[in-house]
Amino acid sequence: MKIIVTGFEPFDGGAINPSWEAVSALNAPENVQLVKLQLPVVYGKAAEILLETMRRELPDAVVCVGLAEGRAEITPERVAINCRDESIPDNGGFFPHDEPVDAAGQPAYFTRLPVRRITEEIRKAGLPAKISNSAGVYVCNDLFYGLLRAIASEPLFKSVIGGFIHVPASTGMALPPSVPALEPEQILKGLQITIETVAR
Ligand code: PCA
Repeated sequence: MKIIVTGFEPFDGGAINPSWEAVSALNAPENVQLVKLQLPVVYGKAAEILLETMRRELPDAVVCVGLAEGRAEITPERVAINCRDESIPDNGGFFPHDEPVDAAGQPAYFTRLPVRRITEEIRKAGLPAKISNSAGVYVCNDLFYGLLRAIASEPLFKSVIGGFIHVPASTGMALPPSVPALEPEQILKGLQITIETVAR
């Protein structure tokens, strides 16, 4: 089985992005080939690069990962919405408000990633996890929407399972103590469990 796993480059002045730090350190479970990809924090572009890679690699599953600073849990996302409206610009300087990801697209897509099972497995390992019902309105949701739209519309991807996981800030980011953070090893472990659950 082949799984594409993506993380993001830093954004909003951050020196690192814990999503990529963890994704780049993941180990492939037995009989699983991992294809790792770092994506830019740029509307449209992130999904474009992912879809090019999917057409080339023809994966069985795609797990995208991003940072949700302020969250205290690892949060598998249930739904991607057709909206761009964050309070900061993307890394290319694009700053949309109340815009759709796709003017002709449907309002939302639900993931087929087993978010309940993933959340339970992560919690069993003693790490904080919770299903999230909003991936936000920034580049993470944009990528998630682009992924699920492609799975729903491109025959080539019909059987692909795709999803998105937000991770909290990491202690490696040197943020004020009021911002919840996990150790980088905890984020890695949560994602390792995610990949193993998807592979099973
Ligand atoms: N988090 C942002 C974009 C990149 C990332 O890691 C988000 O939640 O949209």
